[in-house]
Amino acid sequence: MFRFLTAGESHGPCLTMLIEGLPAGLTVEKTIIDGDLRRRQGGYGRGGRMKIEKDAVRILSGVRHGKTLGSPITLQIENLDWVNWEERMNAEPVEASMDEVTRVRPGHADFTGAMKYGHSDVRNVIERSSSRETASRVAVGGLCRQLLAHFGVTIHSHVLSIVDVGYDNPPAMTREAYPPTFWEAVEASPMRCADAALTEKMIARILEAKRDGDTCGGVFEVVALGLPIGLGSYSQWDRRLGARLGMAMMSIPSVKAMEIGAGFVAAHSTGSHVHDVLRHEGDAWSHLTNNAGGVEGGITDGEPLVARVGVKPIPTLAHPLPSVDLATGENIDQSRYERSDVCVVPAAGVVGEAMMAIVLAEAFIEKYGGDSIDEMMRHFHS
Ligand code: EPS
Repeated sequence: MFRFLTAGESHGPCLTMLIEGLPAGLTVEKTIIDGDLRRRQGGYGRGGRMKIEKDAVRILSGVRHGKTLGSPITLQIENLDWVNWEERMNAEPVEASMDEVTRVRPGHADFTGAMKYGHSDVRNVIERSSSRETASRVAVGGLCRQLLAHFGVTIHSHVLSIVDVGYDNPPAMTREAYPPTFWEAVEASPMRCADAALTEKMIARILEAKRDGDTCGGVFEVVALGLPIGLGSYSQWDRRLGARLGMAMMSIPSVKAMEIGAGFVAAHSTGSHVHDVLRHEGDAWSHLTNNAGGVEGGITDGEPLVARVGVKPIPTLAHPLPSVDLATGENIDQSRYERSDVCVVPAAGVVGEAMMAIVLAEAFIEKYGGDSIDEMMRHFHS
């Protein structure tokens, strides 16, 4: 069984991850994890914090001489901003009096978190609900990605739209729709968008929002290539791969929607326009289209696994919306503003890759099992 937990506050000393269930003997390269962490920090529209942090992982247990031991793995990412928050975020009581955060931001966990946990200082909510936590997911995903690579599986993401600016015709989701050059163009784009002209338009849209003191939502797509047929199952609701992917993607802060394959377009169509015709050549199976997005009956069908994920505009606005001051209970004209990002969609896509890697690694471990990578390989090849 594969499982993991993350811990850590945004301005605390570090983020910590505890991972269990990866097979022994898996080669782990820290540089691959650090590369993903760097990709998450990028994307046009990030704020001042990303200039402070230089995320890199420290492996504290479960790996020896570059290979997993089969024992629990502990990872740590240092928060370089901690030095500026040592007093405000100290685990020990401090002498100085602290200004309490009480003006909640509409759309943020500020209000619900304060109500739920009974905090008068919303800082106690912000610190853990912050998207800083997603760095942890990317690190865990970086381990899972290395497991999947053994079986020829690769995972990518790209941005389909920002606010009202996006593809008229997004990629067709078939195996041919995503050649290596497509992903090279994505990695070279500050918007993580393969279309250079669209990249420019997206940046212009973000700049416009920034000028207005506003923020931008958008849609990213995550794609896994090289999957075998048979991961997941229809036999119980919580074993369906699509359901597991749904939970994983919806757990990313600010994500409000996810569709697999043609999703809502399929819901507005008739069957003859949607279903993917199966073909058999030699010993290979394929489909003429991939509207199912790689999952039929909760099981992978051998086509690219495609999830499209909707991210809301982040709630910290430079021109804040009206709100309530929790200290006084008064309606106020403006909630609070603090340093923030204008658009996180490209970065959220990298987190989406990590979540897909986690779901798929878990499904691989379930299906092919084994205590060591060699044992897992034998099961896979048989
Ligand atoms: C975030 C607020 C900002 C973002 C942060 C998420 O941080 P800060 O409060 O330090 O300016 O930069 O994102 C990250 C730290 C990150 O690593 O992605 C929030 O309130 O959610």
